Amino acid sequence: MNATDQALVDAVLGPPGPAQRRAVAKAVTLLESSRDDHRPRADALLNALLPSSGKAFRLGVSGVPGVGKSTFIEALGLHLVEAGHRVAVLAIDPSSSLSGGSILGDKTRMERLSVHERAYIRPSPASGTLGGVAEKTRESMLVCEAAGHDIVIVETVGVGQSETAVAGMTDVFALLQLPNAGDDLQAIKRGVMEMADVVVINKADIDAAAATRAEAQLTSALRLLHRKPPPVLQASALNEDGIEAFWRTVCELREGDDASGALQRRRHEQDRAWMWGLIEAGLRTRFRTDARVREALPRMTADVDAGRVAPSVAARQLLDLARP
Ligand SMILES: Nc1nc2c(ncn2[C@@H]2O[C@H](COP(=O)(O)OP(=O)(O)OP(=O)(O)O)[C@@H](O)[C@H]2O)c(=O)[nH]1
Ligand SMILES: [Mg+2]
Repeated sequence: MNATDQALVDAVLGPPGPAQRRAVAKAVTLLESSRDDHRPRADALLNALLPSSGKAFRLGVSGVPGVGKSTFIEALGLHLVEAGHRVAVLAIDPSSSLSGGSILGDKTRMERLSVHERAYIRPSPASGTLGGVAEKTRESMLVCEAAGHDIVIVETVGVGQSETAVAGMTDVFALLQLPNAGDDLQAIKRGVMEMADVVVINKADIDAAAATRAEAQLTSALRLLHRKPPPVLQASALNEDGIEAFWRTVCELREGDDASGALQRRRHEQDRAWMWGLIEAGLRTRFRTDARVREALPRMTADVDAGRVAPSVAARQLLDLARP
């Protein structure tokens, strides 16, 4: 590792303060870089920070646009920093890969939390990465942990694959719902409900009766999907109601998982899935960019189209071509 990068590692691992904050931002920028010459440096950086990572509580927060995720995270984050914790918030915006830029920049301002010295907030780009929407977020999380943030919260909007990705990198995955959620259970994506470790009915202040109805309906719906149904809570992120109860609940969940070994198993599975996801994505890229494959592909495709070659035969022949 060169001296500049070593200094960067030292600053990330160093005492909290403006210098560390700058170093974290710089490290994350290096990890997010798509320049080929940056990758080996980023890899060395990541490995140097790895032994100091992994100690944080990793919390995922998802839910439909506008359900109040950012408001909720800000209220929770303020509660936690006031209790002495250091909180990092990483936000994934799957739409940034479509719009080409992060529109989240505006939305995740979290004005009160972002100015707190024990908080660090960063939107993650979701664009064009090998391993799916959240590849960079995983790496950024490790940097934040190495810098001593003991709580990392990942926000993602309930769109596309980002929920699966976030559930796959956190210890506890919280799903936010609106008070009318129970009226239209069909609309709630089953897969997401299956991933939830805790469900929060936010904006309970708007209609208390509806929130209580939703709580009952969601509780019975979850019983059908889960062997151990996740707790369902009510909150008002706006009024900062239900935030402490939420935190107590998720801490109990995580402590239980830690004691039973489930937390370690979950993290091992997540690490392996992360590794295999990147291997598969890397192999696909390598295959598609292989000169021999590119040369043969149009002819092979035409043969398959014309029914001259079976798709399975074409696949085998192309794979043979790409053999190193
Ligand atoms: N009444 C009420 N309004 C809330 C509550 N929580 C959030 N809001 C409002 O709902 C709107 C959306 O809140 P956000 O926190 O930006 O929602 P989000 O889920 O992060 O939205 P995206 O990032 O766009 O997906 C804002 O106007 C908030 O003030 C709540 O508990 N009660
Ligand atoms: Mg938001």
